[in-house]
Amino acid sequence: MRVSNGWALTVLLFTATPLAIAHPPQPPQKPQHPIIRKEWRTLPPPEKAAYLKAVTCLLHKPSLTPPFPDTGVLSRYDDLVYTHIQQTFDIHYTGHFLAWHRYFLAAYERMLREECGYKGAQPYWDWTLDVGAWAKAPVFDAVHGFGGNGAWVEGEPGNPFQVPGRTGGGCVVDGPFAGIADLVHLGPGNSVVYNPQCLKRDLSPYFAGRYLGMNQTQLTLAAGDFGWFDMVVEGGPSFEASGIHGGGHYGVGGTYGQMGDLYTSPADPIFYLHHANLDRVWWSWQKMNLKTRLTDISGPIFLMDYENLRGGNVTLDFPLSVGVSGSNVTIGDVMNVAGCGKNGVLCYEYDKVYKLGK
Ligand SMILES: [Cu+2]
Repeated sequence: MRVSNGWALTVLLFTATPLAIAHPPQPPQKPQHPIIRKEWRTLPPPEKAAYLKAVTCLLHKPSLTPPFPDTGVLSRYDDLVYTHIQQTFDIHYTGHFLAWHRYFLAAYERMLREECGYKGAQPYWDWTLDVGAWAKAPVFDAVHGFGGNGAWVEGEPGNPFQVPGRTGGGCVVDGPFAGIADLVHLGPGNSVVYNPQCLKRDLSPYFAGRYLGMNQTQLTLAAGDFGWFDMVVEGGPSFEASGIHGGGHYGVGGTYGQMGDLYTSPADPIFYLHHANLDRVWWSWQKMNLKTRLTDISGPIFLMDYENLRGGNVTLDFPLSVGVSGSNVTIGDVMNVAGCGKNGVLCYEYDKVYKLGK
């Protein structure tokens, strides 16, 4: 792209009259309107199919990450999983957790649209609607969703990392990602060597019910300032201290699924619908007092450094990187989801936001 533009410019410089050089033709300014993110279950079946097709396209597009020996970074999809693994300890339990994941999601949405022809916006998953019948959530549908639970795998006795109420643990058995032995190339944990694996889930209806209900969501929305809001979203590292963030990860991934893996979780395409809803919770919270909350940011630069013993708090000029999948921006650039080039780099909206007390 850059090469052909360069050629076009060179040709223009050698052939145009001096007057044309002094006043180069400007491309018409396209008005930018935010694209609208909607809940998965409200999308008509053809839109669901188009989204899943675009995800599969990213799984097959060659990666842009420079190759290194034994690498498991094969696809454009892997580029993002790799970026998440690399930065895991820099982007969780920090003040920029929500901002970084907001930008990461926008990069994925742009890749689906610009590299895979998807016309819609990134859908979200409002899990508060599914806590009563977790395994029947529309996102887990075998035809119009991402497939459901993994086959039951007995937990090893003595493994302390047993998610309470887990019900699966093996390969996902239905849906568009079932039966593919090398769908996931990276992990588990922070490993980035090529390791072909199936997509695994280990649903915990109990965990989802406890941490993803409207009560927990309302508790989150009631936070008075950003620092507190972020701590309620993220919770603590133990299962009992989970917030809505951990609720979705362990409610879907349990002990053995990719969603339960702090590093490799974006390997499950449901990751992006869960995080879109977390982003929607943040945007709902911001919209309750937008004037103040478009600039309200705090929380530690370093992992769990809530006492600021290792460093200070993040500020609006703190940098965010998504590796090869987007240019570097700052937290301030992503505070407004509908900035549309005027007040930031993002340009989307949600069809619905949460309201306090409802
Ligand atoms: Cu993450």
